[in-house]
Amino acid sequence: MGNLDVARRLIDDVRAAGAHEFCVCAGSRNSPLLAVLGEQSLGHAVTQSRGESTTATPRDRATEQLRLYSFVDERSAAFFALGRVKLHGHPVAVVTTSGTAVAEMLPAAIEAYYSGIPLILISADRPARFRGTGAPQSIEQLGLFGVYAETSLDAWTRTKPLHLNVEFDEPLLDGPLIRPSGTFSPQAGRRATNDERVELPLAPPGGERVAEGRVRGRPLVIIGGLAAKHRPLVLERVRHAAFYAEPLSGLREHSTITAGERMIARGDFDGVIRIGNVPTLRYWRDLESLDLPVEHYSDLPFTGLTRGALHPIEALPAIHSDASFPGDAGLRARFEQILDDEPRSELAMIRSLSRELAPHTRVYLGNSLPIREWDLAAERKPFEYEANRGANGIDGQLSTFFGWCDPNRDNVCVIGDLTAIYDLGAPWIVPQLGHKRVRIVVINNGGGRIFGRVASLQSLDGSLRERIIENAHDVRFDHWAAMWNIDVTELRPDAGASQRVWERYDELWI
Ligand SMILES: Cc1ncc(C[n+]2csc(CCOP(=O)(O)OP(=O)(O)O)c2C)c(N)n1
Repeated sequence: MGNLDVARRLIDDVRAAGAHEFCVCAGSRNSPLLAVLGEQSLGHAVTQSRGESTTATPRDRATEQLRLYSFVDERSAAFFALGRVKLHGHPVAVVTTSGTAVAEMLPAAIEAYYSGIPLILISADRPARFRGTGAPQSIEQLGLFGVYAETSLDAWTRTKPLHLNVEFDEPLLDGPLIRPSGTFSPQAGRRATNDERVELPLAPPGGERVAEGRVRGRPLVIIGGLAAKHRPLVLERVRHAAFYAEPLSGLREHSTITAGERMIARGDFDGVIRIGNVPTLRYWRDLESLDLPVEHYSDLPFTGLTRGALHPIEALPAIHSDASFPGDAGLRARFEQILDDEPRSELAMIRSLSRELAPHTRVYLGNSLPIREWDLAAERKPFEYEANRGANGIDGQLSTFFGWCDPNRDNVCVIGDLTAIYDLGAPWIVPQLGHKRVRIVVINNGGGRIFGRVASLQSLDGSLRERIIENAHDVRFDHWAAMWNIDVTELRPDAGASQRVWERYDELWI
């Protein structure tokens, strides 16, 4: 079988598995795949083979149009693909050439793994005889993703990424295939219907749950990221309990605890029930060392803590709890007053932004201060939220956001300055989105100011911390916005005002 035949079989099988979008990253080794994707997107053969002239060969793929996005940077492509899956739920494929290009997909694969997202990573490889020789652009691609990706299309669970590595020998566009594949079997592709839709988050594989007793008494309920389909059920089951609903739960405006996560430590409760994905709250990390029983209801197979029984969300019972959080409303009012007094502070600027945005705006929250500060300060409106909280990286945030943008809605990305700097090439894809309902808000506080809030780093010399941990800088984003012709708002909070707000906020809890 020639390279192009193998490429056709692979692409057909991947499309049959429900992927209709391919993020392609150019190279010569993957040119058979790119040529096939090109011909399928145009509906006819684009290569001349064995002296024949090019003939139109329309394909019967009426149910779903093939969509190609083309990228320069594979890391960005993979995060964009992740964002696309978050948008529509279908698997999305990324296609790379051989060498370090493959490794660029690892961060997104890790994020997808911890978020239960069906990313398909297709890498072209040189034939197996080059392995271990150090020949140009030959690296050890098989198994590169380790535990973070499955490697058989036939047995793919769709609860984590899939890596397909396919070898192509020279001549790339019409030669015979020396060795069909390391991990892809052209004969045995799984055939799914074209309109098979994957609901997120995906059910974890069986056997990973722990059956233990239930938390009883006066539990606090913390609600992390939730799929939209679970929200009505969860809201109904927590009606008689005090609960902290994070933005990604989609239930934040119903939260009964409103004064911020510091309120939790003030509360009277004797256990914790966590619903949804692993929470963002700092308190969640503290909980590790607290002597409290914990129980989890999540469709992802992670406890996010070293203890506690894990149950599916459908098993969530109605929770009756008289846990109490005295003084919450009064403390919230005092906090709002502090923000009123300091409109140039970071938290007040975030609150203003949330006031300015229309209800139901899609808001992507960057790690790590933006997502926390938004939770603390933003108005409680029904926004639609997204974030990468699988592995909490600051990488690929803009790319994920662009993938997640809905052409029919307003989409806003709120990120820190270093997070933006990490993904400066991401707007490459914007002209291919076909819409401009994309706005980026960079909270430019001149470095990684989250580290100024980390207690363990307070003992470091201040200027040393600024230089090597916070990476303090004077970078502005106007030329970057002009370079890509994108809508960027740069918020530049006053450092003194922000500091005063934090001091007064801290005093609320003394
Ligand atoms: C890929 C990756 N590298 C490093 C980190 C550690 N980290 C967490 S927050 C942060 C700084 C973020 O700075 P910025 O984007 O400016 O946001 P802010 O200071 O407002 O939190 C870093 C380096 C990470 N989470 N992910």
